Amino acid sequence: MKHRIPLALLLLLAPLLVMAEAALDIVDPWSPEAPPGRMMAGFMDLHNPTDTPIVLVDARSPQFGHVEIHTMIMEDGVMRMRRLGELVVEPGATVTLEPGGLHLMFIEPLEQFSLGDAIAVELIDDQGRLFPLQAEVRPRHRPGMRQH
Ligand SMILES: [Cu+2]
Repeated sequence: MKHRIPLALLLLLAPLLVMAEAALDIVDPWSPEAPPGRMMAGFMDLHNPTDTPIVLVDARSPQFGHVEIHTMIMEDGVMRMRRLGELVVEPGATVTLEPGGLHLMFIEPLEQFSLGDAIAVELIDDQGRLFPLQAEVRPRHRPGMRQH
């Protein structure tokens, strides 16, 4: 006897399968507090649990004029920020955005932020998929962490 899956059930399951495919684990997103009106940075771990690369090409937040993906490079002995056109998270890999390295750059704040506030961000990949996150505003220098 052949098993048949009712069409209605397939239609129900299809959107769930697409969502599972699009999964990107975003771990502990946060942003160091900054004086009002200044750019802010976003840090987090990005883990790709799927078996295909996730290529992030953009990001946005309703609380900022625009958001860019930045990296730090050494140039003439000085660390400088550079905008990345794409950030690839390979299958099974974790990419860490952290002070001194990769980060999100929140540019042109449209409001003021206090400690504990959340910055709403959507990461956007090359297929137009959206990965929402909330970055918590935390003290710039956290107790027990080395200060640079
Ligand atoms: Cu930057």
